[in-house]
Amino acid sequence: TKQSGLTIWLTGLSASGKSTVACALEQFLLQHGINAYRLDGDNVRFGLNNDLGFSEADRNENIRRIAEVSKLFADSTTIAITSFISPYIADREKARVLHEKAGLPFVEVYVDVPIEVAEQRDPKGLYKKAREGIIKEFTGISAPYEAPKKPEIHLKNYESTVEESAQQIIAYLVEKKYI
Ligand code: GGZ
Repeated sequence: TKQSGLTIWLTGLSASGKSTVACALEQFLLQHGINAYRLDGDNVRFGLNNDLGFSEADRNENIRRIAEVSKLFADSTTIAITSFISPYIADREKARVLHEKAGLPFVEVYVDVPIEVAEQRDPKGLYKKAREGIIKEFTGISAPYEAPKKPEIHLKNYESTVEESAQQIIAYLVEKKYI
């Protein structure tokens, strides 16, 4: 059967593990001959969105553009996997509506870790800088994170391994017959 596209939208705090889960998921799909493409800060914020910072308005625009791009990938029958904090419910809802209007599935995945765990991990030292006021408007410290109320998938990413989290998403895709 012909592959049809969709978007898997990961949302969660910095250091929640979004990118790691996205990578594992992408690898699994590619190894099974399913087209997948990952959108993340490294290939979007440094290119298409290099004019945007972290104010509320810039994050709104960041997410709006990413939603449009992921929709195009999904429309091309690829599985788009986005990993951005995307802290605002309203922005994620707009992304969902954009997909659903185009008849493309939108799978919201909440990569949940308590802020204490994310801050403890602090792989890039950003939480420390946020606490010191060196980085302003840092999500979870000095800017909001609005957790999803009814995500398709809720990953408790502080008690699961990367592989378990990726498998949880894959099981959902199989159950829905998306793959
Ligand atoms: C949050 C910030 C900030 C501020 C820089 N707030 O852990 P990281 O480094 O690699 O991921 C974070 C990334 C967040 O970019 P997004 O495009 O995902 O954000 S949003 O969806 O809210 O638009 C972090 C780094 O950028 N970073 N400053 N102030 N994260």
